[in-house]
Amino acid sequence: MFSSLTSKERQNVLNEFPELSPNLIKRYEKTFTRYDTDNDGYLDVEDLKGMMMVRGVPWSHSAIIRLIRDADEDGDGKLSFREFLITQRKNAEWARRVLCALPEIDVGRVGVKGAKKYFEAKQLLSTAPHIKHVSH
Ligand SMILES: [Ca+2]
Ligand SMILES: [Ca+2]
Repeated sequence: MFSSLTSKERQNVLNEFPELSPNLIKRYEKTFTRYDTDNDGYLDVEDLKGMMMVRGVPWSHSAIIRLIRDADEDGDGKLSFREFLITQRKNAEWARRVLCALPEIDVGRVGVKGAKKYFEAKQLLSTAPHIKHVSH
């Protein structure tokens, strides 16, 4: 089970992703492990689908396939922890959507403009995954 990285692996990750703090990497590790439902050390399509569901942003099958392909350096069709970090780097926007659930909004505090932004972001989330399903 992918419970944690060895210190060497962690060092490699730190070297490769200098923009990520050790704490952030730990958080990503937690997220990764949590959604690796079959504990094989990889996030595959089903794992990621589950992740999106939990996050309240269900993605279409093909959108998830594209997401994986985008970072799948060894081409095995699933994301290792390292490849998972690559998705975070490649698509900070995606990372924000997936790793940080949209906070509940307090219109009184952020004002109408902020609220509008928030709902636009939500709108984007609800429309983005509408890509045709591909059967596998
Ligand atoms: Ca898995
Ligand atoms: Ca891979």
